[in-house]
Amino acid sequence: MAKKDIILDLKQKAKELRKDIITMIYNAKSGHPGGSLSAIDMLVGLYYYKLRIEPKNPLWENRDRFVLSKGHCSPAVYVVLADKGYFPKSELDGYRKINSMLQGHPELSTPGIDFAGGALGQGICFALGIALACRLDRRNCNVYAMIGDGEMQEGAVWESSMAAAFYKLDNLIVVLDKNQVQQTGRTKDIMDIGNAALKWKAFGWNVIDINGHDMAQVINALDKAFKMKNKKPTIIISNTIKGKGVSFMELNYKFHGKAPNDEEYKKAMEEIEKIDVKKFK
Ligand SMILES: Cc1ncc(C[n+]2csc(CCOP(=O)(O)OP(=O)(O)O)c2C)c(N)n1
Repeated sequence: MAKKDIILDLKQKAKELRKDIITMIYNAKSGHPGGSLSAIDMLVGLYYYKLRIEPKNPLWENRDRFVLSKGHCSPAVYVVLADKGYFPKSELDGYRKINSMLQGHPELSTPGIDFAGGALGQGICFALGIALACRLDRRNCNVYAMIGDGEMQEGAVWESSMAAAFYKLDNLIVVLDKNQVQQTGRTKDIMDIGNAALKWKAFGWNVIDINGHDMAQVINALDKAFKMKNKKPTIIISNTIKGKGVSFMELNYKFHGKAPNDEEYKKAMEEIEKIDVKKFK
């Protein structure tokens, strides 16, 4: 398949999954649409293009690992896992319901989930641990973790960043979903993270800076990160827009953790339906 066709398919997939994200949050009447919509293009790049996984054998020892450090954005991972066949799509209807498989924050009992995220700053530490363990066990697998820009304010992120560089973990690839908005407003107003690229570079990481909604850039970055075995961990700074694809959610902190009401749901679905994937970025 030509690369441009692969990219078009991935864009189409991300469009479909945006609808699933909105629908499951609407049905649950709670959840985090903003950071799920900003992350979905990268997750599609990861799960449909890059990760070495076997959905029928979720605990395959040599699988690549994915850690969602910003665990509140679980809808974006759940829609992908359901579509990949880790569990039936009907499970999405149970999202955030008591005793259902899909809780608000990921649980290890869910097939395909490698980290029970929720407390920000912890996932990247866990990913660092798996990357070290994989190396000790001589496993040829990569560990990917996604963190948020608000999450980057957590001290533990910097401890693990320093440790990953010190231990020369070139099997660790972190994606920073830099969607510009955290829980209660713009990240730059709450506690500016400054020049993220320079900071990670100064901590000894390879840095790849991209538009995280441009699927061509997403898969090129994943290829580049995969090949960059230079005894340094790699971070992909994925510049995104919180709520991307739904105009009234874009960069709107009010949709950090709020479900759409009936009218908003209808409008959101119409807007996503109208996305022209060829132009989307
Ligand atoms: C340690 C910790 N403190 C606070 C929270 C509550 N919380 C959940 S999401 C969030 C904002 C995260 O912002 P960001 O990392 O930018 O995520 P995104 O914009 O992608 O949703 C906060 C403060 C938490 N989950 N963990």
